Amino acid sequence: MPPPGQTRLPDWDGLKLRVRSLVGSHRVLVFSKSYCPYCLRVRQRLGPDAEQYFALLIFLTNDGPSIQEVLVEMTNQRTVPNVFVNGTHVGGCDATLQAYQNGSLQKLLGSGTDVKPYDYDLIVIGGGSGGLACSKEAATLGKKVMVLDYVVPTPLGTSWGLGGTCVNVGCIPKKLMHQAALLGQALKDSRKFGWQYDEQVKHNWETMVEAIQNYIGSLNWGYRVSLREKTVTYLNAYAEFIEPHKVKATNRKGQETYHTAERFVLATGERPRYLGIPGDKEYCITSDDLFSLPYCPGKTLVVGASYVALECAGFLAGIGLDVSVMVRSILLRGFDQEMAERAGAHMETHGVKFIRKFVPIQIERLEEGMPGRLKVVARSTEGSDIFEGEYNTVLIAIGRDACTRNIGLDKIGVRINEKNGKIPVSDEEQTNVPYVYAIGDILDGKLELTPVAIQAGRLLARRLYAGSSIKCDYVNVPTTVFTPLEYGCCGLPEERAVKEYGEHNLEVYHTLFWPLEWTVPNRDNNTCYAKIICNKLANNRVIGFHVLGPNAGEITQGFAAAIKCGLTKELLNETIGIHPTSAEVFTTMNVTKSSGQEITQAGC
Ligand code: FAD
Ligand code: NA7
Repeated sequence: MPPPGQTRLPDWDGLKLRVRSLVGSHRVLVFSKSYCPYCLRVRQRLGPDAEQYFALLIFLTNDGPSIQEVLVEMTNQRTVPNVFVNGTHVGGCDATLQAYQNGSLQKLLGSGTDVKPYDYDLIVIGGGSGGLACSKEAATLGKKVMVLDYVVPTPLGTSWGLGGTCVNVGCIPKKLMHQAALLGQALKDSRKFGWQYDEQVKHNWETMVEAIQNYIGSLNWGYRVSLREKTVTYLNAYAEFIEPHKVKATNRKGQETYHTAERFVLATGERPRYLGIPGDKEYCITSDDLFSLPYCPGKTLVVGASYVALECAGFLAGIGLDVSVMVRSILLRGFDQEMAERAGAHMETHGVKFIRKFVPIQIERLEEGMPGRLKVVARSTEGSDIFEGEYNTVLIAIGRDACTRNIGLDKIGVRINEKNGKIPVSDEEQTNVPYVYAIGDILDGKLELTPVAIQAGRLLARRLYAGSSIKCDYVNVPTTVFTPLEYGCCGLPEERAVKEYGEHNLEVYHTLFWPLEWTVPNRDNNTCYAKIICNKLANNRVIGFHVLGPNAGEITQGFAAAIKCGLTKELLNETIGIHPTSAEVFTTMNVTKSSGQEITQAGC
């Protein structure tokens, strides 16, 4: 019962069910608190042999006090540790130690404490954003955890260290290369601000790559150290299921080991897709190769038009390369198309060429070298027109495939979506096989972003091992496309909002703006753009937030928190801006799109 005077929590029955299922699914379960000396005593006294059976439930979560109330109702015991063995309530510290001394605890344990049904409580397959977060959290909660991480080299032989896509071949090197490009622009602007320099300023690819790779190396090392500190066993080996609860791990030398666990979390991420045309795997690179490419790519064709493609094209152009983007249909599918087109138009103004409505059909090598020379033959998507062009490098960025088809899921009956290889899960990230969970990029219909994978992994571990019931919220997740003109967004693209709510129920406020920093160099006026989409039926609640301008990610993050709190247009009007910033436009926007009024800016 909840304490007198307190009302029962709305999910009291659910909580009771959760505690019962925790008790039922653990051989030894100790409800505990991290700082409780008696809990530690029980654990130490039972020794390392019993360690594997322990679910040390630390009351870290919001649910902690409520779980304690459920326990009072179940056991009449308010204190911790509160120990259960094979579903039987043993009691607190003294009762448990006594049961150990008189042998009744061993009897309860059945075949004795030296029987090990599984090697680990949890095996996580994939040491990327999601896998590392989940494994470390589970280990912090007292579980015995193994992480298997292995990078299959690209067709050109590129490989990398621990940490997954984001750290090695994703967010981190991408943002740093974007920064390299922004610095080039800043150098140009600086003359207008009085900086004088005579030297010819040019970019050195090798220096940039070396510096970025050194930084990534330090992150790889940091991940290994933190796994060790948290006593997570790390194996640099490729994992595949061979039977229920059992994986085979194959290391770089081909040596095989076998490992079992009570539960598994799949966090294997995705790898770049290839075109499937002659010459693609032999001569082209993907983002997996680009960030450590030992030579400057030179004149580059980027194939694909989603954010990976546009970001790479953007920073390559920004460091002075001749860059073209081959677009099959539209820019940034899935994003607000008005914003996408504006981001693309800005790139075009700054020298990126777009070859629209063409797809490559053949890549031929004209000359070997670093870089060499390639001939690209492409066909129009609207007719039989053929395009031919010569480039030093062709970067394919046409999407990524989930790494789920070669990990033995068929051996244990985990279902995947055959169309895209992704894994359907419940809202608790559980697959159709109850002891197997999945997180991150491999989830069907979820967002492919690092913070999403991390959040899902952490919350999953807390639900599995700390009695938490908090689920990952996949709604209103903010993101930013780091094109030269950054595009940040949260909530719905305008076209989705119209589809879901109907145009007449929406009010869109928008404005162009000119960041103060750009006025003195006199560049790019009326290219930055801000827009919010409000739901008239819900008090003008902001359901879409879009900004195209410098530091869009920094701007969007704060507004995302406000949107989570139910931001409305009125609240924005009441918010006082910070002057002079770009973000302040959101507090002063008053032109509705439906009014058709002019939004061009004469000054900042
Ligand atoms: P990953 O981080 O991909 O980790 C999976 C790991 O599992 C990998 O190390 C893989 O080698 C390993 N593995 C696979 N199969 C096995 C196996 N059988 N056995 C052992 N190990 C295995 N997200 C953002 O939030 N912001 C960004 O700015 C951003 N930029 C990006 C830029 C690029 C170019 C790319 C490609 C991605 C970007 N992302 C960005 C997406 C982000 O990197 C992913 O969403 C995130 O890494 C997903 O994490 P994950 O844990 O699902 O998988
Ligand atoms: P996306 O978001 O899957 O987009 C793929 C892009 O590549 C998109 O523009 C496609 O055009 C285009 N594409 C797909 N197939 C082809 C072929 N065969 N030829 C030409 N163009 C093609 O991929 P990203 O790589 O940008 O990002 C994937 C995830 O990785 C992302 O969510 C991040 O988490 C990291 P379409 O619009 O379909 O015509």
